[in-house]
Amino acid sequence: MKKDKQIMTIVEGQAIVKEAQRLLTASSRRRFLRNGLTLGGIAMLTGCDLSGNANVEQALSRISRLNDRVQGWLFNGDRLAPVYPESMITRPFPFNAFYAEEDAPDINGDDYRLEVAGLVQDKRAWSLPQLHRMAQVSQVTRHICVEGWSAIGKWGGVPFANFLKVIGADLSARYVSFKCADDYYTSIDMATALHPQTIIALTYDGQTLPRKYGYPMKLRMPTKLGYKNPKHIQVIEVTNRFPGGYWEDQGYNWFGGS
Ligand SMILES: Nc1nc2c(c(=O)[nH]1)N[C@H]1C(S)=C(S)[C@@H](COP(=O)(O)O)O[C@H]1N2
Ligand SMILES: [Mo]
Repeated sequence: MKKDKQIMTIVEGQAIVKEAQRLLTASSRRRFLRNGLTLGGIAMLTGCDLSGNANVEQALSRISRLNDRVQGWLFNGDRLAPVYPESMITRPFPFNAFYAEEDAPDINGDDYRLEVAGLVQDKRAWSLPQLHRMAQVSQVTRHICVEGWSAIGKWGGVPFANFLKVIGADLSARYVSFKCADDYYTSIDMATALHPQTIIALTYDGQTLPRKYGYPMKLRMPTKLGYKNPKHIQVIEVTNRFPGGYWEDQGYNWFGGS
């Protein structure tokens, strides 16, 4: 190998390791992986030859899927995310979506039906009053967005595990996927779906969930990063087929734990 080529490879290599480390920074539980990373290690882990951009992307995407599996193993279904006093609620709570606030979907709650699909016994759609008649809980938790902000908010609604049991979902299925009114979509692992702090949120700060925060309902999970918390949900599907997600399909880590 010529000297120039060697230097370039080293520089590219450092960039690859940096990129891989960036992908792995979301959780301190992954520190052991992050700190131990070398170029050779990445090549070995992924079986990818790291010459050329396509291969780098393939290697990183394999690392991201490996990272999903590690996060899945490490996830403890009983460990609760921190909760905060109401005095610590961030006001105003930030809005975020892949579009501006005024473009948030405007949904008529009277006509709204939540569709249920896939590996469930009862596929009847749900109206909002039906969801409100189930036992309600509330939480004051921190929402962390990968775009560089976090905020504490209060959400109320139905524990998702109760909902899944009521519809006769196959709780041994791998994924639950969400389709939203604004073309957003995402999906989660079953362990997180059943976590006690995962709720179908119908209220924000004691009021009906405002349009910008996901009316008529969103899934709230303090154990997952912001982009995993779908707003304006229209369809919930229980499935064993990997469903991906809007940002996940563009390279965000799928497990997305926080
Ligand atoms: N339907 C839908 N859900 C979504 C998004 C979106 O664009 N559309 N953005 C996600 C991201 S990246 C974040 S940080 C949170 C923001 O939620 P908030 O507006 O309640 O703060 O919503 C998540 N869920
Ligand atoms: Mo986000």
